Amino acid sequence: MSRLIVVSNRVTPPSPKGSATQGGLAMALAAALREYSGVWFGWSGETTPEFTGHLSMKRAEGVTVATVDLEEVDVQEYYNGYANKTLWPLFHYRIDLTAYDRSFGQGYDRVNRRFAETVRPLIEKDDLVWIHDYHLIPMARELRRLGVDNPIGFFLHIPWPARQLVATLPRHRQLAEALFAYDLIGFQTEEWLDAFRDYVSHEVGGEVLPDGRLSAFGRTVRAGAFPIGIDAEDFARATRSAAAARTYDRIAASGAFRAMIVGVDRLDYSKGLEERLQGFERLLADNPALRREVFMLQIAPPTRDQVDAYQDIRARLDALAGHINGAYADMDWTPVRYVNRNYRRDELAGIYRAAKVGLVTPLRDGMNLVAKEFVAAQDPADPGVLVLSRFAGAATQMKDALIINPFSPEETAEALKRALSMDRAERKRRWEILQHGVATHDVAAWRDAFVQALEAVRRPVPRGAAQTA
Ligand code: GDG
Repeated sequence: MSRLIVVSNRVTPPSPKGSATQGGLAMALAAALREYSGVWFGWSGETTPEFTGHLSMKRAEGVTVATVDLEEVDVQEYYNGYANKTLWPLFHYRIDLTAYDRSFGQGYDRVNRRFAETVRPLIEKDDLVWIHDYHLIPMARELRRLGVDNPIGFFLHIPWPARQLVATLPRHRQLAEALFAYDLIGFQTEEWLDAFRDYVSHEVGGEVLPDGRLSAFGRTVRAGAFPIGIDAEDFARATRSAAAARTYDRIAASGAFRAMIVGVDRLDYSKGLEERLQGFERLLADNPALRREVFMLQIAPPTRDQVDAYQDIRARLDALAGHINGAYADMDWTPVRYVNRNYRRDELAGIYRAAKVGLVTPLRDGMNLVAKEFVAAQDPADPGVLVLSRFAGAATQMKDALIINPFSPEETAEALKRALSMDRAERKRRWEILQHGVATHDVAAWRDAFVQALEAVRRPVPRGAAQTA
């Protein structure tokens, strides 16, 4: 079996099962590497006065991780800048929040070059290289410049937006051209893949070949949809843990038989948190009988707090949660519990299980793993109901959730009301189908599908077909 070199912006050394507070992506990448052996490379999260390219190697939970420190200016221009002030908002349809600054683009290219130079000595002849996410689109181009001709794959965890949005990005052609240095590009859903095909055909004069490969800039590349999943087995184990049971009991005791609606998200404007709270407020406003019977727990650990847009959304949510509680709370009932902290993964499992409704309302999301975790954590005999935004990649797979338009507080309130009163038979019927999907299309299936497609690149291209990049 080939060794895998995985590259992502941040590398978080895996921690013992359950205790982890890192997100789904980190868990997924650690799982991929345990199976295939190899190295996981990326930024340590630390800064250094001057970039040295010094590799720090460590082995944790069966995975070898290699990290490098970045200069402060790199972090500002590449991470806070091009990645999180330019690409993230634009790819989530927030053109109003998208900042175009030349220094960001330069920092982005510089860090990708530095990453490539640093990881280059670790790459052996038969390795597969798998690069992750929007921070690192130019990595393959830089590795090719350094003579790496191994199969290199790229997976985009966030949406590929409509071409009219991509076209607003100065130098978008260069970004697209960099993607053609890969052998395989993976998207979360057919929708994002279609948007990429559309962009290639209409904006850069490329074409979709009869075998599905894309051709542009004098190269061809394979592209496919590889919907990411969760480690469903591990999550089920976390749900059965003592920490999960304790958390469940704490919520039950504090909720005094009230129905809990739960939301869990990084505090990000793409997650539709304001719209969600407005939907919950509409539920309370329209249904006086439901007040006191229900409460909402929103867990929202802050992220990217050096970026202004994240400080703004945080302030708005503080105000909105305060407003709803001020307007509706009673001396012994608080409608919104809004919590800006991180919980351990096994505690999170207990929180999901204690909820009657999982409310997942992103305005745009590559996939959304929280929706899948909520399903995996339910009691099969008495499961809760998932209410899911149609704009999450997950909605294309999870059709038995109650699918809503998160921009409509009325629709959110209606779905919440329906979920809260749904009889057990319907809840079970919906949940069984959802759970089957979550367990089947899990993170191992995602990893294997991508790695096999990348392996296939090694096979000789049939005579007469265009050469793969
Ligand atoms: C990107 C894409 C795509 C959250 N709070 C806590 C906590 N989390 C964990 C969740 C979940 C993960 O973070 C969030 O994953 P999502 O998929 O919901 O969203 P992004 O972070 O935006 O991820 C997304 C994903 O990449 C994978 O491809 O699905 O579309 O945007 O796992 O559980 N985990 C713990 N404590 C918390 O308080 N332990």
